[in-house]
Amino acid sequence: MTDKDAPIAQKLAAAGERGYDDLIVGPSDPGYAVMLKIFEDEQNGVIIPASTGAFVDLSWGFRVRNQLRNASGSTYGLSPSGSIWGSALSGFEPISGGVIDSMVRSGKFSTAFSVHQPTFDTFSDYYESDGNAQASGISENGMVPYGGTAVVSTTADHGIDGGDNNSNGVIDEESERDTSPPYRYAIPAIQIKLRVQDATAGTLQELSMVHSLQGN
Ligand SMILES: [Ca+2]
Ligand SMILES: [Ca+2]
Ligand SMILES: [Ca+2]
Repeated sequence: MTDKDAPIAQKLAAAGERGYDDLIVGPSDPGYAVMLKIFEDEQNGVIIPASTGAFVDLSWGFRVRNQLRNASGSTYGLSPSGSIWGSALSGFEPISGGVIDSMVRSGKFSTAFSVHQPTFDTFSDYYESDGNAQASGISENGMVPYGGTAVVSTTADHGIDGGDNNSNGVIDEESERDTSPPYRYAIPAIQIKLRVQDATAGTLQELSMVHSLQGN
């Protein structure tokens, strides 16, 4: 057991020892971003994960990143090339420095309109054959507000036109589609947590339920 003020290298060496006083934090815990920052500062970016696999909130990558942002928008030097917050469900792809493409093409993320709505949606194939070029932007977006007018485009629906529109040698692959579900990945299971606080008694109770979605 190490002193709480011991150097981080000493704490790392003692991680998991008998009678240890360490706490495991995951991407949905408030201390996760702070721990990343400490390791970045004191371990030259070397982060040693205790385990992998956890239930997380959708777009947790953004939440972690935002916790590290200061007023100037900096991430306190935490390398944007790090992969620790990039995953299939993080909604953030630090390798390319941008948002996961499906979040944009689903309309769930837009810097131009300050939209970020990380929701899981099985979506519809209708937009791929509707004659509207959703991929061209909001002016040609077939998903118009009620009462609006959709702009029909002759260059719409590239995902089914039989041509290699992006010249990558593959015809009508996923990246040529006008739209996309916000998350292209199956969710194997969901976890719901209920927390009840009794302020008078000073107690906090938590009930956790897990439901498998595999086979659905
Ligand atoms: Ca379309
Ligand atoms: Ca192609
Ligand atoms: Ca095509």
